[in-house]
Amino acid sequence: MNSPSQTQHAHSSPLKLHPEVVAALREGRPVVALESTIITHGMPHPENLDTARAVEEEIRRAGAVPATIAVVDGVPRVGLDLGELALLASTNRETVVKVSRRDLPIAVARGLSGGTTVSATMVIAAAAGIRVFVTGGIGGVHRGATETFDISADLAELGRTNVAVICAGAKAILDLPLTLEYLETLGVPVIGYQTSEFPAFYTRSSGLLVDYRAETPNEIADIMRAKWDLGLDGGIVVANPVPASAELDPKTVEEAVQQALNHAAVEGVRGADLTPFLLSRLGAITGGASLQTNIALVRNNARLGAAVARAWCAR
Ligand code: PSU
Ligand code: MN
Repeated sequence: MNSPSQTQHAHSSPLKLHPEVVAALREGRPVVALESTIITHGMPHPENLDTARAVEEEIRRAGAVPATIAVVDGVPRVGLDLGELALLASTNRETVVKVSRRDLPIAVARGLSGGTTVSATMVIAAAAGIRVFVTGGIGGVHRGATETFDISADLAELGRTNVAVICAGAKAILDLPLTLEYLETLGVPVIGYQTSEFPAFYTRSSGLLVDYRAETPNEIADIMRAKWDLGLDGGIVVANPVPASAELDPKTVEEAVQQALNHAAVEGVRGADLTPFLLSRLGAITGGASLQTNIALVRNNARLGAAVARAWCAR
């Protein structure tokens, strides 16, 4: 590990933490990490910015400090000012890249700006000492993955990085049964929050059972403590169903997903572009309904994330 070439370039952490986040972590106050691909690639402007701000506000109101994570001009950042958030949300998509674990070193080396996915956000959150992270829905095994091998880097990250991820399940564009199988293989506990079913992002139910169910944020914090005390590295998925008032009709979702997948096949969209393409097509096909549901579920996850972060800090 200590070869000369490595020690020669040893330097302090390349992360830049917002002073508010530094203070909260130092004083043992609750902090919630937020991803930014949802801002740069997951939602259209201006809903992306409005949502990013609303989510931060939800977390503050629930007694925690929000830390939106992104790469800005090659620097992995933990906690952004409103102006920086606005810049990420509005900048031309060609110059703001989607950053997963794979892309992180290139974005840093080349001074790029980008929205971090669940995988890259977990890496940065863990390095900063943040253990609770809120997103909309995790990536997973794509439909047709037996041919394409398209499995989100989010899953591998969950297998190795110690962060609890609060989400509304995995996105409905995915193969949910295979996603759960893969998480089991990687040893990632999937905890249903006040539900026995794995939620399907736009809908509360998928017909698939979760491994375990928790009724309170305290129970979730207990599981986090036990897992990491045992030296069992890796994440925990906390699956929090979308509020019933914002849920879409399952049949509408499935038809829209089929249409969007057909469009993707016709246009030859694959790889990292696929998820943003499908989300945007779903928005168009549902006349904006999928976007409204996405916004509602992220805000709902933010409220739970803040509660889990508070329970975690009280340990
Ligand atoms: N949740 C949302 N919208 C999103 C995402 C999550 O409500 O856009 C993003 C996350 O950043 C997640 C990514 O990591 O989609 C998955 O991309 P892929 O399938 O290429 O791994
Ligand atoms: Mn992929």
